[in-house]
Amino acid sequence: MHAALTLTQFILREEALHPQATGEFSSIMLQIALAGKCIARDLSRSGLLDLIGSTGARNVQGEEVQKLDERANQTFIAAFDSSNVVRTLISEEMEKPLTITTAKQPGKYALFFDPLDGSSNIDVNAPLGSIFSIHRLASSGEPVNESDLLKTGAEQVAAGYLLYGPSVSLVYSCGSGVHQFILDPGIGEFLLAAQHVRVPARGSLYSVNEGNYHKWPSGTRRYLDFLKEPDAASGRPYSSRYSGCLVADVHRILLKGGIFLYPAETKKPEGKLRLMYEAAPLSFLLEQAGGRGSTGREPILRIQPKALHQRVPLIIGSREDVRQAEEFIQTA
Ligand code: P6P
Repeated sequence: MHAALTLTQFILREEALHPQATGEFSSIMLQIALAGKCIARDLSRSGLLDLIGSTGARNVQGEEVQKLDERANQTFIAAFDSSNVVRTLISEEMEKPLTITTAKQPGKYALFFDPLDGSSNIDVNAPLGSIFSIHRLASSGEPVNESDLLKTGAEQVAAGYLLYGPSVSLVYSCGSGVHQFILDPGIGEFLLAAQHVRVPARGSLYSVNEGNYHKWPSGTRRYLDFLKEPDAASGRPYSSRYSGCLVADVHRILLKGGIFLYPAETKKPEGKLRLMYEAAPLSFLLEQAGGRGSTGREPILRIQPKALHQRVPLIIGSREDVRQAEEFIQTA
């Protein structure tokens, strides 16, 4: 059992390595951790409180908003309200960015987040997550217009996720490797579990909703058929793991290797997942861990966004597995 290093101690130690650091990034990470603890508490009691089920409203994506989706969104907002480091919040649950106007001076950062990923798992006690992405704003003070927010994934200052499973994990990177923390609910602290996490160059797991097989272009179908052909020399057939929660499925791939796909469909070439607060932060993490995040045709981190809630196909995981998937997809 290694000495317990709290998230706070770890972040302050990392901050000390950067003399020019002002502590603003550290405070953002600690507020995200606070939001994660509050959401974990709500999820652990959701069946007992009137938090199960939908609000009856639909979000910007046209998806039914679960009560816990909205509560998680409000939890993130409350964690940053009157913040003088984050100026703008962009959420899957809000059509427009929310500018923090209660701070003494405007913050320098924008926080993109999916407050509760995998909502369909709420009612069946299966894993859920929160995903976040932090960008530095070009200018402070002026009202932030949308074009200031449309930055590539490569420009992220930091990214990460919270995974609400049998334990609560916080995984993040600020460009110097990927670090994992686990919440000790007895003391309410995230403790360091692993630093500089590396994803295996190739795995033996694949994660995809096979119910969509008939919707995929031929190259994607041929890739999935290839993964299922027996061939001991290449570790095939791969094993299938799919939870319906992007964070849970990508976390497994980060630790064990393999590939997650939510690919382009013939009638939906843009796929389902969102670029700014799902594909880009997760691709930032996987690339930091030696893996790769792609649409199947180009690196996620190089995409120049055109809209805040833009969707992209996502093929992410072990570098060799993603490259092989790209070869099949591009020779369709
Ligand atoms: P499907 C959850 O709604 C989500 O956004 C991701 O967490 C998950 O990977 C995906 O959608 C599941 O989508 O179409 O397989 O139910």
